[in-house]
Parts: sequence; C-alpha cells; structure tokens
Amino acid sequence: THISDLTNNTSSHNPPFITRKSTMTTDLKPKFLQVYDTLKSELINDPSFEFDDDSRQWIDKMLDYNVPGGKLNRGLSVLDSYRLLKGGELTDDEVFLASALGWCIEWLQAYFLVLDDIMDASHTRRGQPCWFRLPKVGMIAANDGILLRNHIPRILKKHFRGKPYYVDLVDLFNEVEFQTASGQMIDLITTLVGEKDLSKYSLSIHRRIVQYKTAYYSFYLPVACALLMSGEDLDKHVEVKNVLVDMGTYFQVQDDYLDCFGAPEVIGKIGTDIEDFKCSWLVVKALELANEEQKKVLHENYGQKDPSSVAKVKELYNTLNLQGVFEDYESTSYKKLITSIEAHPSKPVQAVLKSFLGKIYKRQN
Ligand code: GPP
Ligand code: MG
Ligand code: MG
Ligand code: MG
Repeated sequence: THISDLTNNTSSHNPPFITRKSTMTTDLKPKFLQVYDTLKSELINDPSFEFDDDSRQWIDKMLDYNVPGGKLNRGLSVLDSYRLLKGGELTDDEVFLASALGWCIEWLQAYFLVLDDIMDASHTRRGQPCWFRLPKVGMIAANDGILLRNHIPRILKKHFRGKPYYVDLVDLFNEVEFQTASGQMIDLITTLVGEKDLSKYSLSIHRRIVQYKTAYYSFYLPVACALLMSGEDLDKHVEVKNVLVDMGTYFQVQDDYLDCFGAPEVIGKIGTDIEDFKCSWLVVKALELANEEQKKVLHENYGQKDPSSVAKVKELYNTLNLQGVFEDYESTSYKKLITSIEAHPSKPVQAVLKSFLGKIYKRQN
C-alpha cells in the first residue's frame, strides 16, 4: 500500500482529488536539476572574487554536499505553482527562471540546515554525516552557511535584476529569512540549560516557534515566488499566506513526530529533540495527557543525553499512544486545510495549494 500511496492518485488511501506527484513535476524535474549545474558553475566562476583551484573545489564540494540532496519539494513547488498559475505550457525561459527561484529556496534551506545541525548538535542529515561533522570541515561549516546565504542575492541579481518584480523578490527573501531566524531563536532559547522548565511548554508556544522557523520559508516562500513571477501583488494574497502557514505548521508537527517515530534510514537523520529539550509537538501532547506520576517521568528524563533517559521518554510516549494522537491530528488537519483551500475563489490557486498538500500528506520522510 505504501508504494501505491505514493504513485497512484486514485488509491483508496488517498482522497481522489489529491495528487501525490504531479506529472508536470516528474516531466520538469530533469530540467530543474540541470539549472543547478548552471547556477553552481556561475557561482564558482563569480568574477567578483579571484577564486583559485582550491577554493573552486571547496565550493563545488560544499554545494554538492549540502544543496541538492533533499526531497527538493520546496524548489520544485515554485515550478509546479507557476505552471498551475499560468495554466499552460511554460517557455524554456520561464522554466529556467522558475527553477532558479526554486533553487534559491533550496540554497536557503541548505544554509539553514548547515547551521541548524551545528546548533542542534545533530549527527546525520539526508542519510550522511552533517557537514560540520566531517573532520576536514568542522567550524568552517559556519562560514559555509554564510556563503550559501550570500549566494542567493547573487543568483537573484544575475537572473532577475531587470524584472519588474526584482525589488519585491529581494524583499521577500529578506523578510522570510528574518522570520525564520526569529523562529529559530525562540526554538533555541526555550531550551536554555539552567532554565529547563517543561511547564512553560504549550501548544501556543509550539505554534509560534514552528510558524516562524519552518512555515514561512518552506511553504509561503515557494508560492510567493511563483505569485511574484506571475505579476501578482503579494499584499492581495493574505488568505493564501494563512493557508500555507497552517500547512507549514502541520508539516513541522510531522517533522517533530518523525524525529521520534520515523526510521532514521527513511528520514535520513537521527532524532535529537528529546536530548535537546526541544519544545516538540510530542512533548507538548505528552504534558497534556500525562498524569502526575507520568509528568514526573518527563520532568526527570526529558532533555537528558543518556540513552536510558531517552528510552524512558519514548516509552511514555508509547504508553500515552502518541502515535494514535498524531494520526488523529493528521486527519483533522488535512480536513481543515482542504476546507480552507476550497473556500478560495480562484481555481488555479486552489490547485497550487492542493498540489502542495498532496506532496506532504502522510509523508514518511
Ligand atoms: C527546522 O527545525 C528549522 C530550521 C531548519 C530553520 C533553521 C534556521 C536557521 C536560521 C538556522 P529542526 O531543527 O526541527 O529541523 P531538523 O529536524 O531537520 O533538524
Ligand atoms: Mg535540527
Ligand atoms: Mg533546530
Ligand atoms: Mg526536527
């Protein structure tokens, strides 16, 4: 059933109007991937700096290691969304531009992940050691993160400078980066050692963290890029933004769930949320459902590095049936999202939002 869930649009496990993988994405993916090579070679040969062979090689390896290895959902969504908004075949030039914007989001994601893995003391990412864990890399990764971030305005300048929406595009990336870093800040300061206080964790704090650290850059940004390319004014699409923020919140709840219950070989990373004392959706739910004795177990073991403490927390999650609680949350969120999407007046916009939701509903990785 798992394979058919991913490929068969009319599978009984999937609502019929949701397409897991649009045919357009499969068609255009090779073209999207080609654009990566073009952008990489432009950055390696950037005339503003006299790169020597060693630095060229470093950038080449650093980009290949960190940028293209994920699911590419965010990047491909720009192409997908733009196609649906245009409602017809794309010219080669449009495919290139939408792909370049998609890659800017993948670059942004690479920058965030390289730094997030340092901050979260993570071990693996996308099925390989985190970049900073490589002996040759270490804290050079911090500067690589800064470089990845600086590649984005260079790509935008080279390919979009003459476009009427250029200023809005640059502003959009700046705003979303600010929101993400602010969300990351709340994520980090809630875990401060010495102030480990589980009683401050609630669904409303969780929502604030994930809305900012994940939803804007992962969900709003790809669609906003496609809207700008289509000549739209983003101020007129507040409803679209709200639905995408809700979708991004649902996505980060999945991420929190998979951190504990996902298989590392499928999600490509080893969870660290319990050790890191994160305000994860799971711990918030556990606090809601636990009796006094179980709360004591949480207070004593959450945020401890040793495997036996982690095991006790996981055992409690199982006792409280958090897997079942998550499944209920997942179907309820899905229904709510579909209802909000169908309230939107524009069919192409509905198609964009449904396509995005189809990519993440019941995801395993
Ligand atoms: C994901 O949180 C959040 C980010 C990747 C944003 C990072 C922002 C910065 C400004 C660095 P996470 O830690 O739950 O993600 P994962 O589980 O993939 O490590
Ligand atoms: Mg992390
Ligand atoms: Mg993190
Ligand atoms: Mg996570």
